[in-house]
Amino acid sequence: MTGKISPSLMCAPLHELVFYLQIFEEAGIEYLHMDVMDGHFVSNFMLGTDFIKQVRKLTSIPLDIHLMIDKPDNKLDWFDIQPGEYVSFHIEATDHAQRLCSSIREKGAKPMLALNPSTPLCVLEDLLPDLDAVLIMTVNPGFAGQKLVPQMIDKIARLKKMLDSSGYNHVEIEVDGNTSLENAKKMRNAGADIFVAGTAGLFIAERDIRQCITEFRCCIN
Ligand code: S6P
Ligand code: MG
Repeated sequence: MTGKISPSLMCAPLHELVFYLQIFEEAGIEYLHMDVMDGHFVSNFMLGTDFIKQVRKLTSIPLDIHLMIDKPDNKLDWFDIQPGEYVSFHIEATDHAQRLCSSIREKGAKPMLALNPSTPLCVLEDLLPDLDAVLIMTVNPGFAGQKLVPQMIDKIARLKKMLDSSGYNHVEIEVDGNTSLENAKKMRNAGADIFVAGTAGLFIAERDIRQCITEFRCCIN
């Protein structure tokens, strides 16, 4: 299986969004990463429900919605989740992770559990049948432009091993944070499948976005 790219739209220049979406379609970009932040679960505010609905009207690329919000259970319906989309949430934000996964699947979408750098892999054990992917946060959530937490490379490798040895190798591994070309290559070698691409690897000032996509793909395949 080849690596997939999920550009983080909070890092895209707003005035070029429509143009970028066209390029993403032409380049076969697999997902669009939408960071939702509520100022509680993380201290920042980011992309809201209306923005997400507008993006859906502009592209047929499936969304990869990353909920960094408290009590996502109560707010899932606000997002008009569509079949085929990924929806990730943080284990610390809900008391009922299994039920939330079921609600996401009832919408035809794919549940993904997000793990902060300090959240251990063992929280996954009893949730694996309910998940389509695991999101390894390779920085602490909340902001773009941070540095990789270095021990996350080993965490990806340990997760890959855990999935392979427990019969869940169909569960994908997504990585989010500081996916520079150099880091993305290490993450790929450790077992990552989907790469959230932000300021470190894709949205680089003065660089042509098409060229950045080509170089990023090269690193993860
Ligand atoms: C961070 C958020 C991410 C960022 C992405 C930015 O809380 O979940 O999706 O948008 O990590 O990428 P970079 O390359 O600036 O770290
Ligand atoms: Mg994210």
